[in-house]
Parts: sequence; structure tokens; C-alpha cells
Amino acid sequence: MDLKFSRALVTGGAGFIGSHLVDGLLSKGCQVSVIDDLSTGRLSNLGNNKDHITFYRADIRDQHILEKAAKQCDIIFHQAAVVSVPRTVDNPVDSAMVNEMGTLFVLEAARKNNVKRVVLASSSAVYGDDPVLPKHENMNPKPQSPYAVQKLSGEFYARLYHDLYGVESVSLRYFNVYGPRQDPSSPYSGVISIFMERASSKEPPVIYGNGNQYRDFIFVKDVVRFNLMVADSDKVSGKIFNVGTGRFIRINRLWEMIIKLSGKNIKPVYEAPRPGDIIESVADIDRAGKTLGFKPDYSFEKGLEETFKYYLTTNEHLKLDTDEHR
Ligand code: UD2
Repeated sequence: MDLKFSRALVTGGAGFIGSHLVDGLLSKGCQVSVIDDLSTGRLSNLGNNKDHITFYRADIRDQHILEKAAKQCDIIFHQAAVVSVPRTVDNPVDSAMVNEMGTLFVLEAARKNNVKRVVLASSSAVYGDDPVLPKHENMNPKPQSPYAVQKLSGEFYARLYHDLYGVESVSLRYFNVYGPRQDPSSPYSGVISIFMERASSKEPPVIYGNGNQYRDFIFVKDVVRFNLMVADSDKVSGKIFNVGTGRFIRINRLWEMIIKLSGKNIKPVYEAPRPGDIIESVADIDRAGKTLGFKPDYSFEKGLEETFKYYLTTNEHLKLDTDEHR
């Protein structure tokens, strides 16, 4: 696939998803710039790519840097955000400054500098716990956290910039993205990264609730492929897409699969459900299939194995234990 756009800006490009996007864009021969304040992103996520990109260490609200970077690109992939739901619950105002105003600044920089397209990272959080399943893009959003409201407001602005100013904008509602480089260090990190970490130490994982809750887990490389397809399509401007697999995994099953990969025998500890936890989440991916021809490449087993290999190489403890086991 040769991209229509050759110069890309990735905000949050040193983060988990952003850094994979940088990999994908460079492999397509794109000229890539990154803005990241390294508040949660890491330079190490960029590896040798650091030498092949223009890197701006800056807050997404630094309009001067944003303008400068926007001038040199045709497309912006906006990944920078306060990504933790509980963090936005604790800090609704500060997080809105980043997630809402930051997104508006990005769209405005695009408008002023004739950037052709902006692809926004939105979230399945906008659906809230509407019992209707699978979640379809036409459903009425029911945001239940500051995070969800902030993402939804970004979608509305994106649509507005498309209608009012002709900025081609697309909002992608990510479901549960997992893969290498996901940081397990906070209690609010993605469950797969936490479970991988637990499998490497001798500590049992905590499963909140009875573990029957489920999620639509999508491998990060499929998310990158989705973004690249969106960048290249003539049929997406002003639209919203679910980014998921249409399949789901229960949390109990997830732990069983990780334990099998690690060769250990650790029983989980069950605790009370997390307040506000959604029980069931799975995407309807019909729109992506019909519009873009998107279908995930990675089965859950394959993605989990690749993620596990990453944790093996980055975690000596896990490596030694598994070597002993085999
Ligand atoms: C995901 C996104 C979030 C937002 C939301 C939309 C991540 C990291 N977060 O939150 O940004 O888009 O979806 O609704 O992708 N769990 C355990 N033990 C643990 C950690 C988690 O049992 O140690 C459970 C948790 O209670 C939940 C499930 O695993 O039922 C998934 O949790 P998560 O934090 O990975 O993601 P989620 O869906 O809450």
C-alpha cells in the first residue's frame, strides 16, 4: 500500500499506539514528525526511529510547536491525550485542558496550515454501558466519565472542522488495544500488560468482579493498519469508525491464556468490581469492513503470543523462569 500522504505528524508518537504508528508510517516511506511531552510516552519506544524522524518534546497545547510541525505535514494522527479514565475522573478540568483543548488546537493548526487530513484517536468509552451489543457507530453516545465526554467533544469538533472548514477529519473509536510497549506500571494500565507483568512475577493478578466481563481486544498492529487505510481512503472524511475485532474475550479466559503461555500456575485473586466498570464491550465492525475492507489480521492467540514474546525479551525475570520451566 503506497500512501497518498507522504508527510505525517503523530502527536503522542512516543506512546504505546503512537510509536507503533511511527513504525508503520516509516515503513511506508513517510516523512514523520512527532510531538510528545514524554509525560507518559517514552523515547525508548521510538528506538532507532529517533534518528529518522523530527521529534518535538512539547505539550500538545504548545501552539507554536504545533504550528511549526503542522506546516511540514499533510496528515496528523492525533494520539496525544490523558488516556486513563480514572485519571480524568480525578482531574476533570486538567484532563479536559489536554484532551479537549489539545484536540481543538490540533484541528486549528490543521486548518491554518492547510493540513489535508486529521485522524483522531477516540474511544469506545463514548458508548458508556449501553446494553445494546455489539456497539455500533450509529448508537447514541452515553459518556459516563470525563474521559468519554472529552473524546466525544473531540469527535464533534472534528466533524465541525470538516463541515465548516473542509478539514478532512476522521474519528476512530478504539476498543481495547494491546501489544508490545504497553506500559503495565499503573493500576489503570491495560489489563493485558498488567497480567503479563503478573505472570512474570510470582504475584497473582487481581480480577475485578467475577471475571466474566469481556472486552474486544485489538492488536496494536491491526490498529496501525486501520489508521493507514483511513489515511489512504477517499471515503472516510467526516466519519466515525469503530476500531475493534468484533470478537470478545472474558477476563477469566484471558488470564488462563496468559498462564498457559508462561507455563506457570498462579491462581488469580478476586476483588470487588471496579466502580463504573463496563461489563460487556464488543465492536460492530461492519462499517470499517464495508468502507475500507478492513478485517483484523491478528487472531487473539497470535497477538497475545507476540505480546508475550515482547515481555519475555524485556523482562529477564520472566525469561529465566520460563527457561527453567521448559
Ligand atoms: C478501556 C481503555 C480506556 C477506555 C475504556 C472504554 C485501556 C487501558 N483502557 O478501559 O481508555 O477507552 O476502555 O470503555 O485500554 N481488570 C482486571 N484486573 C486488572 C485490570 C483490569 O480484572 O488488573 C479488568 C477490568 O476490571 C475490566 C477489564 O479488565 O473489566 C479491562 O480493563 P482495562 O483497564 O484494561 O480497560 P477498560 O476496558 O476498563
